[in-house]
Amino acid sequence: MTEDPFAHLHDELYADVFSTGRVGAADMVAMGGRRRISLADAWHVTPDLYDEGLRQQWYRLGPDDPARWAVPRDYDESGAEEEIVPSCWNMLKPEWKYFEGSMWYARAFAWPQALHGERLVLRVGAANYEARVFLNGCFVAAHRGGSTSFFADLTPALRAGANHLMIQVENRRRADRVPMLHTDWFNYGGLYREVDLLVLPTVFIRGATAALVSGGSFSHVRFALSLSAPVDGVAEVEIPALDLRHAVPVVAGRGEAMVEARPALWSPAAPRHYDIVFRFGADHVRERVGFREIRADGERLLLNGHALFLRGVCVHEDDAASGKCTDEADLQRRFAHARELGANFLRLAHYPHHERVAEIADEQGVLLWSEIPVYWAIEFANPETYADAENQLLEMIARDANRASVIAWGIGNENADTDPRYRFMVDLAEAARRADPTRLVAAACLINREKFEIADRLAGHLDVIGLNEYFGWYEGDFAGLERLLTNSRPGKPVVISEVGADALAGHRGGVEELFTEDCQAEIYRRQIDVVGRAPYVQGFCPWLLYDFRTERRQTRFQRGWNRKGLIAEDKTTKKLAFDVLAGYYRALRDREA
Ligand code: GCB
Repeated sequence: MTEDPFAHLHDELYADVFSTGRVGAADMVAMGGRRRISLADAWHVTPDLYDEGLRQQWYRLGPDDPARWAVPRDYDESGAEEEIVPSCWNMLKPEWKYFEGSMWYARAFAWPQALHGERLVLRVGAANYEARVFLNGCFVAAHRGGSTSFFADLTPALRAGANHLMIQVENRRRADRVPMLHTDWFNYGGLYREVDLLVLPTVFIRGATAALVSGGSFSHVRFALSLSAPVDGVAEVEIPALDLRHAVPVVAGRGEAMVEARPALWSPAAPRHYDIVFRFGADHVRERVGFREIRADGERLLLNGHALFLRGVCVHEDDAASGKCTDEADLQRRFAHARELGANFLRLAHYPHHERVAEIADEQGVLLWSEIPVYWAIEFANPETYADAENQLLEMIARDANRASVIAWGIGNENADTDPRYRFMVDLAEAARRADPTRLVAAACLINREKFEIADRLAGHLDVIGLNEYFGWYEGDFAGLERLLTNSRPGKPVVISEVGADALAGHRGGVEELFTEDCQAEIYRRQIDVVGRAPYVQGFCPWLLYDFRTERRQTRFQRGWNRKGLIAEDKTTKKLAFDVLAGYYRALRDREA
């Protein structure tokens, strides 16, 4: 720090020194069965609208008592608010509700034992949007992306004894981010998922996956491992229930093996799992994996070789009381509501949700579409924006690669079909396929209003075309839906990835009266009637399960909420359309049986 106490007043390049040290998908750590030391408790939090923390280097200041200060300060850690992590700061104090800027999180932790070659790694479940980690006054790592987990190696800055950890989390909306300035959801800020410490051996397992080899024979499993260092050796994989034990040669930190095995297949009707252990040197990882094959065949979707119709519903990660911060009870309620609807599929909009979602879906046999927030008009021509989006995609894939429930990676939502967007999305689709050839690549596309057909150029690069159509609501003329579906020859499976209407719970009236439950229910009835007739439509996934917070919506019916939920924001009060959809899904199941 310069000796001039006023230098920060005149320096607008203060953030440049933190542009290095960014962690991403390549720094991830396989988490299956690892012991976590939880940091989910009280942290000191300080809001910082003007980025004084970076300008004045607050991270160099400890929590000393003001009585000991030799010079005045603008940061007073021991006098700061204490709040529980994980949480969204917007939900903690009324005056923080709309705060968009930086929040400093600080806490001490003791690390009595000396490390002998092991690493101490911090795992942050999610921090919206940019995070910078400091340990004992040193800058350790930075991360971009508001909904993916990241890992920062604390070892070089660690001290035996007391340690001082600070994380700056910044949620400013910006044009070059993913998502950008304009979204239809609330911009929560904070360390809103779990924060843990991990002790890892010198060489540890970064990635460990097991998946059924596609091709319809269901007779081979592919195992893949990646390590933290480019070493050679032999790893071992074991599936006790199959009596399978196999040595996997590792060269330069990577190993792969194709092994003959005939596991019982995972499906929504029979969500069967196997415990797998991956071992290398001093490290091991445990995973519970379901084996299944998902593929597109012409206009059909096949799960384990059988035709599949997705009875879905979209869902945001949002809660009236806790924002984007979720817990087990909230997630279990979500799955209970999906079961009550008769759904076998959830679209997790519009960013990766908490990792428990895919674990629960694996256990309960629910199929998932998980996506990154390449939403509306992001800066498609900006290479940095692309790098951010691709990193979020790879982080999402790496985290949930072993979850059988995840059948599709969504790479975007409603992006206008321009040339820069086309190139951007084709690159993303290829990146998704390279990283994970065992799943479908999908995107939610816009309808083409001039041609009245599914004409997005990206469709040629997708395995499943998502179609967001709001006939009956934004598109007043319902006849357009039939025209659109008859005009289109997609040659691939199409999932109606959004459809719906706003209704304020309890507001009743005629079926033509906007914002009534009756109007919403009628739009569902008419949609169901038309959509089911298109032979290539292989899924119906309305928008959405619960009302959610969004500042864009300010009519008397909305007042800061998107009211397209089948259930109100209390997550209890069902609207009429809930039963309409449940009835449709019941009829579909009866037909399948
Ligand atoms: C959409 C968007 C979704 C919005 C929804 C709406 O097409 O994909 O994020 O919330 O419409 O309610 O308008």
